[in-house]
Amino acid sequence: MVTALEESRTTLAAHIKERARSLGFDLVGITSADPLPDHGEHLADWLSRGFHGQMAYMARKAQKAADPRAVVPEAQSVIVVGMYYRAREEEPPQGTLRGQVSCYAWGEDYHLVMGRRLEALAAYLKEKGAKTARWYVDTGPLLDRALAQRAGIGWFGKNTTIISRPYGSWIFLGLLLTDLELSCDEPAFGDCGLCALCMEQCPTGAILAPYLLDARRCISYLTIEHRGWIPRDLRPLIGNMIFGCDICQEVCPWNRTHAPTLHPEFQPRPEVATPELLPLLHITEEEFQVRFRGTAIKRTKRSGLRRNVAVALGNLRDPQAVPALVRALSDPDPIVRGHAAFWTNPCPLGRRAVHHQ
Ligand code: B12
Ligand code: SF4
Ligand code: SF4
Repeated sequence: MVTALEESRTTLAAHIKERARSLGFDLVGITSADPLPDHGEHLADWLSRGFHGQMAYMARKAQKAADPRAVVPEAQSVIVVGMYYRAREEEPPQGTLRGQVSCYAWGEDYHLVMGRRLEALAAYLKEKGAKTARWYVDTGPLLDRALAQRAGIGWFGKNTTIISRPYGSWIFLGLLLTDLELSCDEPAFGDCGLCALCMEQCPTGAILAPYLLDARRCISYLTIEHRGWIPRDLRPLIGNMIFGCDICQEVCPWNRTHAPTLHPEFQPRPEVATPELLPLLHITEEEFQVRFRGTAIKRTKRSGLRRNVAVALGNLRDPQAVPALVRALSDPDPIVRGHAAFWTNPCPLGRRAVHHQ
């Protein structure tokens, strides 16, 4: 028998989901604020092996990561939202040296897009009697993917992303913690079967085993989160990727059949998906700020982006890049200088070309 209390929790949950969808979220699920002990253990092990690299905030947040009530003590429910972001690919013009930017960063920064919508959803919860409605898009300490799995959004793929049935893994996640008691969804189940394409195709071997990622080897980490020198042995494996990496998602069979996203915010801005590299190598701070305003790319800062561009230009092994790389050898930024110089070592074409300048 369904009690009146259960019915009100179910009705409230349905209203919240309806509002979330009308605000533009493609996926919404609800789970309890109970801890996630297995995930907490895995995170502790992951950190103890140093897989987080320079992401010190991961270690700082570890105590709270698997327990929503350690973050918001009065929380009863966690609303997990998802937005589908995979846009149509632009055909890059031929004949110029171009880099690749992960499709998650082609449009407006998802933190801003999701944040605006979560703010509106939080206001709705308050109207419905919530005293607490606190939202996070990466900003909090919690394990978003583990909560998303428990809220029915999708399951863990071997590449560690959450895979949803309607949109594959091309979804951003956000959390809203509330003191409202809501009826919960069933966890999502699905699996990779015998597939291991993501592990086989990862250029740096960052997926050490199913569900186990060494972030220090991941191109996404190296080009976005890692500051300073990129380990020498990994530089040639980065190819022309200058911000993030999509390979372990591109190859995933769950990601093959989706029509491009219609969200206007995630449509590619001009010259972002496959930008011309030579002008980027010597981009000024002012140009950087204007060109990448409101995009996720600002996270690398100008120095990080130019470092990545130097690596990509070296990896392309194209004589067109030589004058710009030679100029970068006397760049005031030692990181840019060093990564441009690296190119002259392992590449026979590069050594010859530099010699002839
Ligand atoms: C740190 C971080 C990174 C790091 C580390 C990635 C990682 N796999 O942990 C780096 C910089 C490398 C990174 C890269 C990317 N990231 Co990131 N990242 C985060 C962040 C901030 C924390 C992730 C975290 O807690 N890692 C800790 C480790 C321990 O997690 P884990 O390795 O996955 O382990 C878990 C599972 O594998 C599971 N597990 C362990 N063993 C087993 C066994 C089985 C059988 C199962 C089922 C599960 C399981 O338990 C663990 C704990 O939950 C989250 C946002 C957030 N707050 O959650 C975004 C987040 C995970 N990133 C996201 C995105 C989009 C990306 C990129 C795709 C961006 C890009 N294109 O460049 C890549 C994907 C690379 C990859 N294959 O993971 C999205 C993922 C969305 C999705 N569909 O899953 C998130 C959720 C951000 C968001 N708000 O949407 N990211
Ligand atoms: S994002 Fe790229 S480098 Fe990182 S695990 Fe996936 S394929 Fe490997
Ligand atoms: S590529 Fe294959 S193994 Fe990797 S996440 Fe997708 S289905 Fe799973």
